[in-house]
Amino acid sequence: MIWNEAKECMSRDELETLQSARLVKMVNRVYHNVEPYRKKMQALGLEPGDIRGLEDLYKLPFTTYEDLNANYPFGMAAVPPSELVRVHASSGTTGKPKIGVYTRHDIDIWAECVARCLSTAHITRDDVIQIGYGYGLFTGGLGAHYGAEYLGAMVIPMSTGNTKKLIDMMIDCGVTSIACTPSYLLHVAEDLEKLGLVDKIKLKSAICGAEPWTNEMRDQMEQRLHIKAYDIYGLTEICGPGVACDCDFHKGLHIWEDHFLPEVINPVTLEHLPAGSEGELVITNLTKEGMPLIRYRTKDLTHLEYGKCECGRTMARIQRFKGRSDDMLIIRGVNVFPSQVEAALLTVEGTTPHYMMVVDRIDNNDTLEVQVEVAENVFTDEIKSLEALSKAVHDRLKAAIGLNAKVKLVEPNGLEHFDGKSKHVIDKRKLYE
Ligand code: DLL
Repeated sequence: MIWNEAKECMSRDELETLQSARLVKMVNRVYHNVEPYRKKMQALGLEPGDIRGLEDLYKLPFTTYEDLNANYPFGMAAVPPSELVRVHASSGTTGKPKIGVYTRHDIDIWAECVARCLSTAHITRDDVIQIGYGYGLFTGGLGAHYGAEYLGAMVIPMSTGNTKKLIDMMIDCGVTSIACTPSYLLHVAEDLEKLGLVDKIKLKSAICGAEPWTNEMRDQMEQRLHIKAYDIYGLTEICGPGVACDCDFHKGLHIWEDHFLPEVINPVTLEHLPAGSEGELVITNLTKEGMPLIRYRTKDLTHLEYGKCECGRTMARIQRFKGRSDDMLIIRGVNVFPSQVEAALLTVEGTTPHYMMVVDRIDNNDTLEVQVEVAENVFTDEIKSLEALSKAVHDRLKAAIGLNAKVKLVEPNGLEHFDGKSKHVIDKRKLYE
């Protein structure tokens, strides 16, 4: 089903004309309202008049997390605070969180983009949808919620953390669709099977995202739950979920190009790459008012395919992600940087900077073990004091990254020490195909 045919199926000529006009307007707006952009453009000798359309996009400077961090929280907002109605956030490296801010109009556009995604998954006002993404600072819960309500579906705002209740309500309320992370859906499938309740559910579709997943995971959920599963992509800084999603033909995720202008660059040389080349996805907000980003480096590695899809949509398709150009991990849907773990460990007396994060997926649940060497003077056979240290590390990690990690204290020199670039992550999951 196509939510907004006039936009989603525009001819490329028509779309590029719209993108050009929006880009010119956007560059003007940020130049005059956002000091960091003005300074960056001035440093390159650029004035708004130099950007006359899409063909001039590549003259513009990139925006990175470091820019957001340096101007945290609202230094890159393009409107006065009184016009902002919402803030969302997700983890940055050791710096400040990555935030997204929204005007009322931004919230409406976001709902429209999510509604397009849900429609692509054939969700209508007759559906009952459970939102199993976290509500709060994370964009998943409220983003999916507003989109589903806008579309007219009946929304059950489950959030995360209570699978039993989710299953009870799924059956009691005749839930027909669910939006949650793919690993969580597989976990729900397992519980449903254990309880012998798969036949009792009315689920038809799932809209999964916020973390990478594979075709094999899709096959599993489709077969075990007798549903159709769709992929949804987005990031806090650009708007949240709803930047792109895949359709029945699963030939990539349609990115709503009338709002988000995509390109792919070489993450090392930063040169713009021709369509179809593998590299880092860069997105320019074309309509965001609150904190529009110009040429934002997502760090997600992929390639784009253009050309009309069999579903009728003309918008470019983001192909399966190949990884990230930075070291961000997504564990149970939570973005985690090793540098955050390192910074947390440094604050616990008795530990050393030698640590290893071991990430795995057991029964469709991500697990994180943090192995850390304890200092020579602390290493003791006294179980009580080691237990206390282990708890201190656990609690500090929980506060820093929001996850319960299994902590393994290791004797001095028990972990490998590196001469060159040290390695701090062993990821045993097979996330990218
Ligand atoms: O994960 C927004 C979202 C919520 C998307 C719910 C989809 C569903 P952040 O927490 O800022 O935002 O994390 C953004 O997550 O740069 C990707 O690396 C990764 N990611 C998001 N969706 C997908 C996906 C939300 N479908 C970061 N496939 C992004 C692969 C994804 N990776």
